[in-house]
Amino acid sequence: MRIERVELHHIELPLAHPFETSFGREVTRPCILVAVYADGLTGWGECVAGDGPWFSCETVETAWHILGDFLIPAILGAEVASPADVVRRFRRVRGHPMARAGLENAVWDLLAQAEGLPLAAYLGGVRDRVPVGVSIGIQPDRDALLDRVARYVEAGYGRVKLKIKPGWDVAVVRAVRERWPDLPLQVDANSAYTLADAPVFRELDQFDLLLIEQPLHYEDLVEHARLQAQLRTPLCLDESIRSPEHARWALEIAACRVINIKVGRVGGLTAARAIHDLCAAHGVPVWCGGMLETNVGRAANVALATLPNFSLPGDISASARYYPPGRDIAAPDFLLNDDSTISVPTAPGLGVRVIPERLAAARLRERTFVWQS
Ligand code: OSB
Ligand code: MG
Repeated sequence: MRIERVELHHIELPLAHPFETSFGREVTRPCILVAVYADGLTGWGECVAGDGPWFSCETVETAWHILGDFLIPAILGAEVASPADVVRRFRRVRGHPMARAGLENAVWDLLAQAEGLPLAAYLGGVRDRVPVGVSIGIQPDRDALLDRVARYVEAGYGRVKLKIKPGWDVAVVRAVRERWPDLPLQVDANSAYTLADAPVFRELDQFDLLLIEQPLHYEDLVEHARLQAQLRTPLCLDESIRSPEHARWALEIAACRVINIKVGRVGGLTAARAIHDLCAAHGVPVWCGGMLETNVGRAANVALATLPNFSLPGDISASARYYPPGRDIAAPDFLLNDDSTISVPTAPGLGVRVIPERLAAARLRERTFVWQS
């Protein structure tokens, strides 16, 4: 099919609760939604770059530039029969994985719809529900954290991830572990520590954590390998894995024993699936990370997590955990099942519909690209 038209929608939504990590506190969440048109169908993708270069060096502004000036011109008017056609046309662009993922994933949705298949089936997924957990940000104090954990456990989340940073680590993990001795629990430092903090991680080693996510520098693999060698608990890399090559290098030097796959961070569903396959071949479990996506990005995450080696619960919570009722720009909402899973949509493509009025209400700017034959 020929790509006839592409739209960029820069939107911003209020978060249901502020989300605080070691790199900052977010009250609203921006993103760029990408719509791709061909043969009477529309595919949607979400670019997860944020307002500032905090989680990643990409921002909404850099992604707007790279999409509009390089990526969209590379596929506008092109014949596309498979995602590989898009990946090939993007190959000249170095870096900018979040920008690439927003557009590539929109084409995945389009092609899955053209095949009449749910995105999960088009990707090769094998599940009709995916196990999930919840990621809990840094709280004002320990009691607030315990209340928040209690609320999510009562809501049915069977796995909890706590954000940590220096001064908010061993004592808070101990407090949660004492109250919930059997709860599947993991922590995420978002690169807030150095190797000199190894004693902190040796203490965390006693709490039977599922994994410790991204403790050290966001680009480093070597020091993660040194830390992993001192610990019983698996290290899991997030920020350090920005392409299939990073995953290969990390496995080669045993920098981690688990990988968090975020489709935006690695540059799209093609790269995400390649990392999944590589990890499966090495016996390394993966799970699907989240970037506080709208239902568009969440639908892509749910589809990805149906691949067989996604053997740990994902950061794919119910829609209500992220945005106030009636605000998310796509429907239907994702709901939490009693067994701490989320059901995989069965309609063709992403299986969610963008609601034009909600999109318009959340939109800050828009740009349209039309193919002139
Ligand atoms: O490090 O996993 C992270 C959200 C924004 C930026 C980075 C991270 C996160 C999360 C939230 O942990 C996961 C979710 O979307 O539920
Ligand atoms: Mg993380």
